[in-house]
Amino acid sequence: LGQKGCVVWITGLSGSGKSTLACALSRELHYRGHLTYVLDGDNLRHGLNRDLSFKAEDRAENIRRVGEVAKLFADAGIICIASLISPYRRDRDACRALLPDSKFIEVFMDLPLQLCESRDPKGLYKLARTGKIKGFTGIDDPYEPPVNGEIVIKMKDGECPSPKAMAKQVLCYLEEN
Ligand code: GGZ
Repeated sequence: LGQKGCVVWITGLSGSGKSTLACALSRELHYRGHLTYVLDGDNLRHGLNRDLSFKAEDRAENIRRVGEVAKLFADAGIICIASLISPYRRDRDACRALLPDSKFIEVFMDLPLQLCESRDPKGLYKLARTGKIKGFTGIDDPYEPPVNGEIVIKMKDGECPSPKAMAKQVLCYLEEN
């Protein structure tokens, strides 16, 4: 009772901290007694979406499926946190359209490509720069930032906010709305 499902949709470049935020946010919500579920693009590509590539049509299908699953979780009263690059505005907006507007909270990881690239946890940027991966988001594939998203995560005083600080920013929004 009192639990209200919604979708927190985290979009941004590879290495921008989407999964880190998803994990930190999920933990903070648990502390507060909420049910959550994290849908992570990279993980889902090993199961539900293992038939999909990174070309635009397949990314669209990836986002569509995850949007539908996220809606099911929200309908069940769960706070569903989806973290996917989701580079195309149209695909994200189609997910938004599945829910009442107040139940879709878009979070944009607005961090410089340079920072994401310097992290390069899996060495994928390096492979993209040397042409060993083609169509890598931010290098030779597009990323369309949200125009009217609910939350923007940004650098502060030249530094990236900590996972906890990012989670708190989203929590404050959820509590106020
Ligand atoms: C972007 C790619 C690519 C290409 C592999 N472009 O940071 P990661 O490594 O661990 O997570 C990224 C993941 C992206 O999956 P998504 O389902 O979130 O993408 S999308 O929403 O665009 O469908 C990245 C890795 O896969 N990866 N090749 N070409 N990211």
